[in-house]
Amino acid sequence: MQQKTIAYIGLGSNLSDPKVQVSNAAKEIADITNCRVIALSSLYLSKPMGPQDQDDYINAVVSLETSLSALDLLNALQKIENSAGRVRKDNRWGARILDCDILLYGNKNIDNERLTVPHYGMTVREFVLLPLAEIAPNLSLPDGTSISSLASEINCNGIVKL
Ligand code: A4P
Ligand code: MG
Repeated sequence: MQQKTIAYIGLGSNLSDPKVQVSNAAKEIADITNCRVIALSSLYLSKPMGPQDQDDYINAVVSLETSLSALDLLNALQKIENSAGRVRKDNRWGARILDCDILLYGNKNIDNERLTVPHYGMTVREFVLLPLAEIAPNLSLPDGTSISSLASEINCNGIVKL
């Protein structure tokens, strides 16, 4: 059995009752085999990054302890996205029912066809950094950069903690 790892998952939704989508996703993550949820951040209301002709997003971050590999965790998260009715379109950064991104998986750097960890956008997204710093104020990236210092320096872009 694989060693236990702490992972951080970014949740986002701007379709079909986003607060319910994000809250349900957190519950479903708690039900993944070999995962134990440690903390769920507050919900945050954020302006859309990317095309502006879409609704504001609800974002949150979940921390968990898991013995799953990073790829098995991704598979489980994609099942949750699909069961929420996620339809993958090729409009980059477009509206979505549910997005579950692996932000961090322990202290690992992962770069393969299916997975890039740390998540490529996490250091420049207020809707990731603020909820992440809320639940893990002492966390650092694998390269040692402090999440709280990134969060304190980012342009908050009108984000509201609900
Ligand atoms: N993939 C690679 N690395 C990862 C990772 N760390 N976590 C691969 C999860 N998946 C990862 O993902 C496409 C592929 O990325 C997956 O098959 C997986 O193998 P996807 O979820 O189908 O596509 P996506 O999420 O639409 O792609 P993209 O470009 O990563 O979207 P983003 O960057 O997540 O942006 N505005 C606000 N305010 N809040 C938001 O949450 N989200 C987006 C989506 C746009 N604007 C937003 C928000
Ligand atoms: Mg995604």
